[in-house]
Formats: sequence, C-alpha cells, structure tokens
Amino acid sequence: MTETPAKPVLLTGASGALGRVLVRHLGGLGWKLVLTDIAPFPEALPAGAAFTRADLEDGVGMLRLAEGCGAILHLGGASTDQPFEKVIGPNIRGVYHVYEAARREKARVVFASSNHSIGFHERTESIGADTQFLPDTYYGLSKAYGELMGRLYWFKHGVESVFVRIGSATPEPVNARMLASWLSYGDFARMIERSVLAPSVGCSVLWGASKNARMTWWRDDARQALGWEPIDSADGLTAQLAGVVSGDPVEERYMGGAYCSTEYSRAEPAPPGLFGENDV
Ligand code: 15L
Repeated sequence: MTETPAKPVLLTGASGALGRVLVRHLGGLGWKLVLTDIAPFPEALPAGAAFTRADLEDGVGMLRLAEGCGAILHLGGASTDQPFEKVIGPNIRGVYHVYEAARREKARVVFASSNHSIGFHERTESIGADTQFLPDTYYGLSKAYGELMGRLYWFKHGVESVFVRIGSATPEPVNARMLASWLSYGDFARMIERSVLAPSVGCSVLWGASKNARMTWWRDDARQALGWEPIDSADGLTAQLAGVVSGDPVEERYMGGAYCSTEYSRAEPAPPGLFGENDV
C-alpha cells in the first residue's frame, strides 16, 4: 500500500511538460489532485483529478482552488528566460497568490525553483543549499524571489516550503552541461512525492539533478531529511555528449549555461565572485 496525502494536492502549471509528469505519477499513485493552468490540460485526466483553467494573477481564483488542499505544488508561471514584463505577473504576483492561499489553508508549498536562481556561480565551484543567489535572468531572479517569499511565510506564518532548484529536467540529456545538470522525469516525480509526504520540512532546499558523476556543483541539501535520493544518471551518455559544447566562454563558464550568455554585454570577463580579488 503506498502512502497518500490526507488532503487533496493543488498543482499549478499542470499542463506543462513537468506538470504532466506529476499528474501521471501522482495520479497513478491514487492522489487526489486539483489541477490548474492558464492553458488547457492536453491529456486524459486520471481518476481523482479535476482541472480548472485559471490565471495565477487571479488571487481570488487561487484561494478558491486551494480550498481544502494540504499542499500546493507550484510549477506555474514563466518557465524560461523572458522579458521582465512577462515575468512579473505570473512569477512575482503569482507566487504571492500561491503563498497567500497556503497561509489560509495551512498548506505546504513545494516550489519549482530553478538552477537559474544561482546561474552565475562558476562550474568549478561546489555550492551548498545556503549559497548566495546569483540569478542569470529575470526568470532566475523570479525564482530567487519565490524562495525568499517562502522564507517570509515560514518565519511569519509557519508555512512550510520545499524549494526544488531544478537543473535540466528533460526526457534525455542532450549536451555536455546536462551531464551534470540533468534531472530525469522519474527522479523529479519521486522528489516531489517525498516533498509532500515527508512529515516535516520547515523551509528546505533540494538540488534537482540525477545521480550524475559530473554533478560536482551542488551539495548539502535536505534530501536525507526528506527521504529522497536520485536513482537515474546521465553517465551512460558521457562519451556521446562530452564534446557537445557551445564554444561560448560565458555559457561554458557558468552553471546557468546559455541563460548567462543571453544578452550579455560585459566587455571583459567578470572576476570570480562578487568582489573579485576582494571576495570573502
Ligand atoms: C530551467 O529552469 C528551464 O525551465 C528549462 O527550460 C531549462 O533551461 C533548464 O532550466 C536548464 O537550465 O537546463
């Protein structure tokens, strides 16, 4: 008998690629799911799931959807590099609406954060979950903001959060960077399952990467406390993908890859860290 949450679980961004992975996985486990997205849900719904089309910018709509839910899996909003004006509505106002709903329902939030919240860390570094945010785009900045919103709601209102800093969650790794950053759909789904079922999570961070030998970048997160370990790996594709690099020095220097080099306008490479030679 698998464990199921006592209360229904709200999933935002249900119609996206990762949303659908969760609908299949959690629906298959018999979880009661309240699904929402601004786009229609393109697949058949599992038993025990209901879908409502809604905009994250509609705060009252989010409160209604969250009624009676014990957890909110927040995957909705802009999920790639976008201009500031496209990010602010769904990702800034939207995450506020999610946290207000969580506060009212005393629900836990599992927030789909991203490696792009720390994208300007160098690939030669090994960073813990308490590292500095170094966002590489307005999108990455919105993920850092969402995590900080979660901290505010934890200290002020006792709302628990798991911030999942997703690496590259795709069906297969396709380049050298993903030999480190790849997160299989299966590892992702199990990580979210544990984030909901773990008895208490406080305000936790998980690095979202599979068991990849090249994943030396990220360490010291809450996986042990939450009972999650990745089991898949990109390693089988090392020979095939090790040479698949962009040739762009900025893209290859930083963890965030192409998100760092997009619209990059420095004339000279940045010194390491925030203050270069004076870094502490
Ligand atoms: C992300 O956060 C994006 O949602 C996804 O499209 C990829 O770009 C991924 O990061 C990545 O860094 O590979």
